[in-house]
Amino acid sequence: MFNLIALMMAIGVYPVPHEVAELGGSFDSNEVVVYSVQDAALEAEEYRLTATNGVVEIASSDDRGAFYARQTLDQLRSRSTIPNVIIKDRPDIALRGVVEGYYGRPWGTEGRLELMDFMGKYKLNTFVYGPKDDPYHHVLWRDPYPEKEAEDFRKLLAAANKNKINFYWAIHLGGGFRKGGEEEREDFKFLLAKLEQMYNLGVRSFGVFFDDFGEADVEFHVKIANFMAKYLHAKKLDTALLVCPNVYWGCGETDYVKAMGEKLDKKAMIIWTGRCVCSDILAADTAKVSESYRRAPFVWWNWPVNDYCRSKVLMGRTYGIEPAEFSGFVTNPMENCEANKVAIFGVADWCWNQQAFDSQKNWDDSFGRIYDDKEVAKAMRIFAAHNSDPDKSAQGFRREESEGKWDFGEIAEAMDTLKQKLPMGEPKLWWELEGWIVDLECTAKIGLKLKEYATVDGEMAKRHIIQDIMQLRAIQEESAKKHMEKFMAATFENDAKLVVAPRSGTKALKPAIEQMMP
Ligand code: 14T
Repeated sequence: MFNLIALMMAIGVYPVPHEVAELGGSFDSNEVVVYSVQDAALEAEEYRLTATNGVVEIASSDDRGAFYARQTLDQLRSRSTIPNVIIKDRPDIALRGVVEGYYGRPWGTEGRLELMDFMGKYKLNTFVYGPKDDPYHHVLWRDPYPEKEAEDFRKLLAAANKNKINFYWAIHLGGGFRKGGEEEREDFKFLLAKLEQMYNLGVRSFGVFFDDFGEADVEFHVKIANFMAKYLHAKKLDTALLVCPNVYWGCGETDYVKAMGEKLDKKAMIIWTGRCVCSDILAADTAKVSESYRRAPFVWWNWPVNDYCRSKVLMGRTYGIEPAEFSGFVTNPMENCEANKVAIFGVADWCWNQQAFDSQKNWDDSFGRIYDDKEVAKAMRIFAAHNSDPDKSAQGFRREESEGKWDFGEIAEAMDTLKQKLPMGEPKLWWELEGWIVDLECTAKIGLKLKEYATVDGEMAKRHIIQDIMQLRAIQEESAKKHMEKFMAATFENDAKLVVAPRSGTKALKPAIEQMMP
């Protein structure tokens, strides 16, 4: 088993393929003839790629399988030679991807398009559209999308189709659907009209959410969800409905959840975030909730979302999720669209091949895959090592940060590299991260100054160092102010109030520095 996994890794493809048989020898990756064949014996999304001496055969039973074989081939081609090899590959989890379900600055159509291209590359097939701050998803759910927004959906759906992604459009009806009598009948009419608008725009997968708002009225929630399920059956849509219950965390103990499991349409999938809102996904918990749900849960993993810990940006490794049976698995990311790629890369790999998943290696390798410039990749790895813990927050969810030894000089140098290279090379990432990069740079430089302080003699010399430190703190403050102004201007009024100063290295780096303070 160990050797087999080593071979799957050695081929250098992400997500790690399931079966790799090297045949010996290799060929020039610039001279390749590719042809495709249908093989009905292969399952949905499965592919077999046979590469021998310049000829590559792609076999699949469906479009997705063929598309994924192409992604694998593109990665093989990015190196100068391709080994003679047979790769047989398929995903572990049927529905895998991203849910846009955070509170905060919306990614916008451009950001969503960017992420969908990234998802296609790494074989993710599910995008759940449920931004808390799209009024037509929640507060104004009865209103149809105006033409400008409708046009954006056409673009999103085209990108989803191109990348073989199921685009789930979700409506949030928690607290906003009137119960009883004429008002209820009216609201069902509004719901039907909205579903029709989305269907006519090309949406073929739907979600209905009841999280965070309104009462836990399970009979009513099931009534609404089953109405939608009926609508979808009538449309002969094979993609089942996605339902977010009002109680979406825990291990299935509540009456609400048990009743939903019993009464909800059997084909509908039910969302679950783990034992808490933000939590590890443990096999034992999954087994328990599956019993109450009477089906495998659809995991909405609240990582790397940072809407509850906005001073932090979360770019650590993917860990704490245990193999089990899921109907789907999606990550709920941060409002920082570009910075999400590290976590999405981890989740993509985990969903595809749980057995072979190597959390540390995935994270180490992610930087080289996401950032073309090698120096940027190396510096981003250093940055991410000190930006991964949510810190103390209401959710109580903690992650590793600043593990092992660190070197203030190396950190400062890496941040300098990012300051030089990101503005031109990765402008969107720079826009998102500048505040955290400057904060980390100053923190590291203060660390260096404090080390110097411990070794110099004389009042004057010590006083100079203290002055330098004060100056670094001033730069930090100035930069935080700039970050806050920028983030506030880029979001809407209610959200702007929640913007806070960016802080890197809160778990170990900053406490260590406090300790060193004279
Ligand atoms: F729908 C759910 F699965 C879910 O997780 N809902 C929200 C989600 O939109 C948000 O991004 C996430 C992380 O903060 O947690 C849920 O939102 C909450 C959870 C709370 F416990 C909002 C306020 C809370 F107090």
